[in-house]
This record gives sequence, structure tokens and C-alpha cells, in this order.
Amino acid sequence: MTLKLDLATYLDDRRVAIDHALREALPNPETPPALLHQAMEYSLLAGGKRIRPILALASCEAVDGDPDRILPLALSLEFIHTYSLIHDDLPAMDDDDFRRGQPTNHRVYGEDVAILAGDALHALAFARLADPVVCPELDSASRLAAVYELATAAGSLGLVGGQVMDLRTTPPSSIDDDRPREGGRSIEIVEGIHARKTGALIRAAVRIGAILGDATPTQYDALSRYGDAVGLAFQIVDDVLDVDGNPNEMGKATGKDHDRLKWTYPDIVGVPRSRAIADACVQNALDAVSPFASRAEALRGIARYIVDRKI
Ligand code: GRG
Repeated sequence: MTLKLDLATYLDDRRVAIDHALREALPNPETPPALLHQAMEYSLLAGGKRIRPILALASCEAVDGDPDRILPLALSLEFIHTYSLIHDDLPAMDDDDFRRGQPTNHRVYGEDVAILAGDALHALAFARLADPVVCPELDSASRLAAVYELATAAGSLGLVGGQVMDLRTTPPSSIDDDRPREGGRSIEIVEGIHARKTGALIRAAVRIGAILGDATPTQYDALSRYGDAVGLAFQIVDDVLDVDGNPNEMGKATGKDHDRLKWTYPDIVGVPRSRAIADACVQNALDAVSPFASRAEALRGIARYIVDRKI
């Protein structure tokens, strides 16, 4: 069996286990308010690579922790990710009609319920990490550290900050738009957006897996370097796929960044150089986890998968 096939099986097994656990973790869709719970379930169970919880499990494995044990807590990463996608698709943000090949949450449930479904998933992420009934054997110091990582990654220095920069760094799309704007066009600005909008949650995933697996401070630092490197690679590849990806495979339109005048890696340095930078990030990620020897095999495979992926 080749390494690629092993990785495909690994990712598939993890994804199936995560999908199953996500279904169990949600309130029953008939629980009042049923409309809200159905909207939450609609986006949460609409597919997706589940790469953030998978990274947490692989990171836990690298420090000799038990990934199956922490899986119920790793779901919190997918709750935050799904909330961010629902909000990102709203008319006030990227105004998208399709996500993962299906109509976006607000197209089905309306903007009001979509906003609230995102809010409820956001809250559920933290309730999950703090719930003493979920993984009761885990000590509260580790839980608290995981809450801190997730909250920091989700806030103004992470996801939300990156989203503001993403929305307001590019030029206004109409002369009537005189809302205040951020920064200017440079590779540093784009890297700053990517580090917050995408990198922060990916790094948090790796760190949370390390914390829940009882990592030493040295292991935590090495895994943080891995997380930073794969986070940047992930978003550069996302930018590139928006230029040369297959919309049918991806379940969404391509060319949107260009149409929205967004500043991306391909826009500033071109596709070949963007791919080369993503490859260099993967090399940095591989270097960061070399001390973990065979225990980091999954993390190595995931780093390569992130640049080779087609969706
Ligand atoms: C609304 C606070 C807030 C943040 C939105 C998630 C996001 C920030 C924007 C979505 C657009 C985008 C390109 C974000 C970068 C992160 C990213 C690549 C998301 C897509 O993640 P995947 O590929 O999606 O893991 P799946 O569908 O596999 O879960």
C-alpha cells in the first residue's frame, strides 16, 4: 500500500468518525427552536474535509496522546469553522449562494436564522470544551488552556480580525462605498490576512491536540511552528484553487477573489510562485515535526495533502 493510499484511508476514517460524533453532539433537530437546530445541522453536516479536528487528533498522536479520547473535544474546532463559513457567506460579507455544493445557510433559512445558527455554533464550541460530562477524565487546566487557544484564534487577533482585513483591505467595489478601510496591497498584508483568517484556527487545532495530549512546552512550540506553516500553505492553496481549481469538484464557483478585487498570493506573485511558497511552507512544517519521528507520520501526510488537494 502506498503512503498516499494510507493517508487517504486515514483521512477518510477520521472524517467518518468526526461526522458521526458531530451528529451526536448537536441538539436533536426537533428540539425547540427546531428551525434553529435544523439550520445548525444543515451546515454542520453538509460535508467538508474536517481538516481542523483531524489536525488536532494527529497532533495529539504526535505527543503520544490518545486521539480517540479527545475526539469529542476536537469537534469544537468544526463548530467554530462552520459558524465562520455561515457568516462569511452572508450578503453583508462575501454574499455566496453555494457552499460545499449546496445552497448557503441564509439562502435556505434566511439571513436572520443563518446569523443566529452561526452564533449558536460559536457558543456550542466553548460549551463543548467546558462540559464536564464530555471527556470527564480530562483535567480542568487542560480544558481551560484549550478554551483560551480557541477563543484567541476566533477573536479579533484571529478569525474575526482576518475577516475584517479581508473585507476592508481591498478597494471598494463601488464609488458609493466610503466605509473606513484597512492597510494596503503588499505580500505582507496578504500574509497577515491569511495568518488570521485561516492560519489562526489551524494553529489552534494543532495546539489544542497537543494540549489535550499532554504535550511538553518544547513539543507545543514545535507543533505551533508546524501549525503556522501548514496554515499559510492551506490558504495559499485556497487562493490558487480559486484561480485554477475545478468548480464542479469544489462545489462552489471559482474566480471569486478576482471578481471581488481581493488581494491574494496569485494576484501578487502569480500561480507558480504561490505554489513554490506553499511548498516551502510544507518543508518548514516537515522540519518542525522531525523530532517526533514516526509519531508525526499523519501530520507529515496532512501537510503534503494540503498542497496537493484539489478541493
Ligand atoms: C465570518 C468570523 C468570520 C470569518 C470568516 C472562514 C472565513 C473567515 C472565510 C471563508 C472564506 C475563506 C477562503 C476562508 C479561509 C479559510 C478557508 C480556506 C475555509 C475553507 O475551509 P475548508 O477548505 O472547508 O477546510 P471545508 O468545506 O472542507 O470545511
